[in-house]
Amino acid sequence: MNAAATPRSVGAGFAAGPPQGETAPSGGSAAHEVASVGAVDKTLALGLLSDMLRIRRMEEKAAELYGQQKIRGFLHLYIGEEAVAAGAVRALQAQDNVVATYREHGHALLRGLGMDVIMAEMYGKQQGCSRGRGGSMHLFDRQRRFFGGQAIVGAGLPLAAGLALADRMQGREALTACFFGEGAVAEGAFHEAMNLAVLWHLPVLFCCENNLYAMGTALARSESQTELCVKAASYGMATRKVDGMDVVAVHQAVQQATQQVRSDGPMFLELATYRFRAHSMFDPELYRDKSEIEAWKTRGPIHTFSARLKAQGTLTEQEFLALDSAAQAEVDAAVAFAEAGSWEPLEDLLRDVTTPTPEAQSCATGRGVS
Ligand SMILES: Cc1ncc(C[n+]2csc(CCOP(=O)(O)OP(=O)(O)O)c2C)c(N)n1
Ligand SMILES: [Mg+2]
Repeated sequence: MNAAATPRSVGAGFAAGPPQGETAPSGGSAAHEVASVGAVDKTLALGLLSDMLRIRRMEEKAAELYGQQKIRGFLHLYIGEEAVAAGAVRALQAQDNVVATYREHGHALLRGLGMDVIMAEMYGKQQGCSRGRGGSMHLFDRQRRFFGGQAIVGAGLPLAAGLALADRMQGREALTACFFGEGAVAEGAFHEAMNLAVLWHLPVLFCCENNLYAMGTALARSESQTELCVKAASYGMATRKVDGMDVVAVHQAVQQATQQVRSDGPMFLELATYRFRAHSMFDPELYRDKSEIEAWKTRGPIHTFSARLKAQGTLTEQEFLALDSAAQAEVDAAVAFAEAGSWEPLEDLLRDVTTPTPEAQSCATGRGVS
């Protein structure tokens, strides 16, 4: 039987049960969710749902492949946080820049990098978007203005300020959306970027994905001020806190924020979210209770949104299954692409390690240096 055409029973549809890793809400919370949602048309709703499903299915597969040692090195999953990338990236324009962290598979995918080149990159194959040299943490695509994939906490913020400054100097009409975890607010780079962005009126949308933990450190154990908007506001920046588990809330907030950034300068959004999986594949998760994770799973972004759309009459079970099947088929094709890919040849090992000097180039070509 074709797995791509037949949704798996786990996570197949909200009628059969929530997607893997999510728990159906109980009691009155579902009704509350329905009441709190903003109105979206059907095309947008299905697009947002599809975006989240594509990320979820890709990452579930990546976790499985990691267990098989097909993917090695570091792997940080975004499972549980999909509403942030889905809601936000769809609100951006093609000319905008995107900067993200090592938890960036979803942002890259929705920015338009093919799932096949992402998967090949995770495998370390030379058909990957970074020619297999970056791996999971260093997805990159200049054409789509996706500037990483940053492994260093906080490193994306000054880069975002620099991209926005470059756009200004080159007369490009674009903004830079910078995604980072709440752990970055402890870094000097965060404060320097906040300060310069406001001082120079740079078009940067700072999107802080507050999932409450930086590896095993809870925010309240490392920060005296846990209201992150207060920190950004101290630099004179406009701020807003958003429910990052609600894809519509994120989408509408980012849409409004992009208008503000394009006309009035930088803005800081705190997106309250939660990762359902460990920090990375090496994390025994001793710092949080299982009951906390289960409680957050009742707010899982895919099943709550699906339930809400169904209650509104915007989504049928068949439509959900079709979106899920399409996502699964895309994953299957991406894995086949990565499997068929090739390793970089040994003679390329030193390529890009150092910039060739004119002398070295002349030796290689046999021509003298003028
Ligand atoms: C400058 C720096 N310090 C430490 C690390 C090790 N490290 C990797 S991820 C991480 C936690 C970051 O947490 P957060 O910014 O909240 O992002 P999340 O992983 O929760 O998405 C740390 C400390 C690093 N990569 N860079
Ligand atoms: Mg965090």
